[in-house]
Amino acid sequence: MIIAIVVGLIIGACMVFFIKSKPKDNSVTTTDNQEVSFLKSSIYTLENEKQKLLKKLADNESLLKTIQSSGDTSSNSNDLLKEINKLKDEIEDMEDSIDDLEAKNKKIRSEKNEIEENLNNIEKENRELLTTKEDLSIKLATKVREAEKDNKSLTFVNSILNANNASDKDMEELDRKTWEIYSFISNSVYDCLKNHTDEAENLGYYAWDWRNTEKKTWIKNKKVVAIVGEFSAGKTSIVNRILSQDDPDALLLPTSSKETTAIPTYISKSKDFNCQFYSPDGDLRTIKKETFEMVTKSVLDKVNVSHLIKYFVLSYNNKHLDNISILDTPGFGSNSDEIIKRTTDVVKEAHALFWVIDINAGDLNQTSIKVMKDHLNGVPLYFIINKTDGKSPDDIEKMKEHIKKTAFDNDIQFKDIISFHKDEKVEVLMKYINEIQIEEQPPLMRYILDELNSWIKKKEKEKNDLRKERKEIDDTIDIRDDNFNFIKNEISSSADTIERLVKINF
Ligand SMILES: Nc1nc2c(ncn2[C@@H]2O[C@H](COP(=O)(O)OP(=O)(O)OP(=O)(O)O)[C@@H](O)[C@H]2O)c(=O)[nH]1
Ligand SMILES: [Mg+2]
Repeated sequence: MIIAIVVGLIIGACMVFFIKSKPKDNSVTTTDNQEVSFLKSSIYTLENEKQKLLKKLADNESLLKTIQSSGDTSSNSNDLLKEINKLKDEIEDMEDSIDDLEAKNKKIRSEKNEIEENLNNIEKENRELLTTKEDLSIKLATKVREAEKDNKSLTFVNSILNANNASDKDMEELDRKTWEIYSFISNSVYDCLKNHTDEAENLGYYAWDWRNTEKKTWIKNKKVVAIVGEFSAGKTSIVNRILSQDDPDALLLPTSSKETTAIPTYISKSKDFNCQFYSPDGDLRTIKKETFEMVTKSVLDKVNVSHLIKYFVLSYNNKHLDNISILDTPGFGSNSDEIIKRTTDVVKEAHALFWVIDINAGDLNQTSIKVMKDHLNGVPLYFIINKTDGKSPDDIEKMKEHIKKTAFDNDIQFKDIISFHKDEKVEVLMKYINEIQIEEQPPLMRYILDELNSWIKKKEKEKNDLRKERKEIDDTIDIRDDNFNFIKNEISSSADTIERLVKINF
């Protein structure tokens, strides 16, 4: 009876367990394992119970045999027989239960295998989906970056197109006066000279150039120093060093380890900070500093702004910029032809060039050498060996020797080689800049007047030559007149003589 209760409890518990523990999520395998081990332990318990019953049965059967062999036919042996039959029934029931549980176990194991297989498939799909998701995320991030870049490019171009003319009272006055002089030269002076000299045609162009130069206050009467070189050599960082050493709040120019500076940028002195750009048409326009900060080569790689901007002009109240204008330029890198043109066009206005070389780059490359020879010949040249932080004096000396040799081999004249790095005092560099002597170029207006004077002198000389020639001709005519009169007199006296002789003889 007790055994029947035990079996009943086990089977009941199994059923409750199966119902309650049906898998709901992906903890399927864990649940199945629990089920299987629960079933196993139930089967084990039943087997134990069955062994106990079998033992009891064997004991009862042997007792029955003993009773029967003693000839005892009392009710004891009948009771024992009943007990034995009951035990047999219980054992049979238990075996059925064990068979049931084993069948269930088998079924669960096969279900478990099936579920595990499904799980593996799902995990595989999951992994594939994750890879696809990662790919998509990378593509999306690239697209977002591109869209941001496009957005920046458009915002930048929009700000440039809407920039206002940079004019204060002094600028307006300068503009008006230079316009009056230009108009006078290209109309009145031209009208006077047009029938006398071919040069008259060019006067208007000269006057226009003169006007533009007078209006470029950032370079007029200043020593212009251009910083040039390959990309990422540290050119802009040098300019930033000059701007920030004494003014930590100064607006710095963008720098990075990628190609950065896209448009030549002048920095010069003024009372207040100004951010402007100079257009190819000769207009100076003001922009916000945020617009300037936005511009790097990567932002401008899809839009060509060279027809809108020739260069930027930033003005700072910085003592290092007294009488000096510094030109930061795009480095020569991937899109060299365009950059070389944009840079060398502007660099021609410089009084000296500082060619920056990253000490880690090893040497000047062929593009640099070609640019120096083809475009910048004649402008005083200094080399800056940059990024020397962490380098030994020996390394720096070796690099200097290397550059000297390359310059000599390529017939490149240079003034000096300076070593520098981002934490160096700017005075190291300013010493060289301050020593640069600039030949005072005759102002363009003086050039025009000189042209006119030389034309007047030429014409006076021509007039004098003509006068001299006329005098020589007059003298010749006089001599010829004299000769002619002499001959005429001779002829007439000869004719008289002949006439007289004829009369006498006939
Ligand atoms: N170690 C070291 N790194 C420097 C130094 N100067 C600049 N750099 C780093 O070099 C990288 C390029 O600097 P930039 O100033 O942008 O170089 P750039 O010549 O103006 O480059 P482009 O505008 O692309 O032509 C940046 O990551 C700077 O931080 C220096 O003296 N030492
Ligand atoms: Mg730069």
